[in-house]
Amino acid sequence: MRKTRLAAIAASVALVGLPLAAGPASADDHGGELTAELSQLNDSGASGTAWAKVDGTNVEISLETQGLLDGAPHAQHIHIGGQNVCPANDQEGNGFEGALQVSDAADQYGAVAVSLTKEPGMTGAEHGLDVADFPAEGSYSYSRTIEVSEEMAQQIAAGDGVVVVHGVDHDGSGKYDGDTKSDLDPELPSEATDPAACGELNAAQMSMPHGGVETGGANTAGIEYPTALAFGTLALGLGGLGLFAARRRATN
Ligand SMILES: [Cu+2]
Repeated sequence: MRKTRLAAIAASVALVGLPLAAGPASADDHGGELTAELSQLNDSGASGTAWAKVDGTNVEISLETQGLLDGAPHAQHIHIGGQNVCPANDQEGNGFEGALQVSDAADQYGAVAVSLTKEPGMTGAEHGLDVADFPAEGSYSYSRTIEVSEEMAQQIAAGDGVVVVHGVDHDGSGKYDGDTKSDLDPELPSEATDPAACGELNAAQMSMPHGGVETGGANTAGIEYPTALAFGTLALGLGGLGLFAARRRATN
């Protein structure tokens, strides 16, 4: 008798739990909020988290970073284009001893769309290397609301934005130096512009990724979703059993 009721409850939880845990499945339902987990490129040891909220043509973006070279400017941008993904963490390129330079992964994260400078720095793509306007600490918190074009706002809201933080001390000298020149600006050492960390801005809620899970690169969006789903189902399952136990106590 007891077994049968438990089985019935388990079945109903499975039926009810799945759609509930999946939540709002529409990509339009995330309220324009996105997050990105930044992981290292070029063995930089850097990591970070970004949050963005798209409201009309305003993009409010916050960024927290760790593990970057301290005392050196870190150009940081929202890139759009290519496959809208980050390169794999161990991807190599044409730089110093196989270091990945910015252009080596352009077909993955696209071009600079928004320059995440500090106030009152300019935020257009053409200001992507205004080095004096970027944070210059090893770990920092950054926050700014930036007006972008309507097209860019839509692309970012749709999950096409990739946050890239630049500046890697390959040789451990404590500053940007070395003979390899930047692929973006020959006046700069490549260390000043090589990508240090990258993260894909994806819808913050548990909505299904637009057009399915992206492939290629180090995308983790497809991994978080089933985990959250499993936890949601588990929580509902436990809740259902708790309710069952309470009912039993009440009737006994
Ligand atoms: Cu960039």
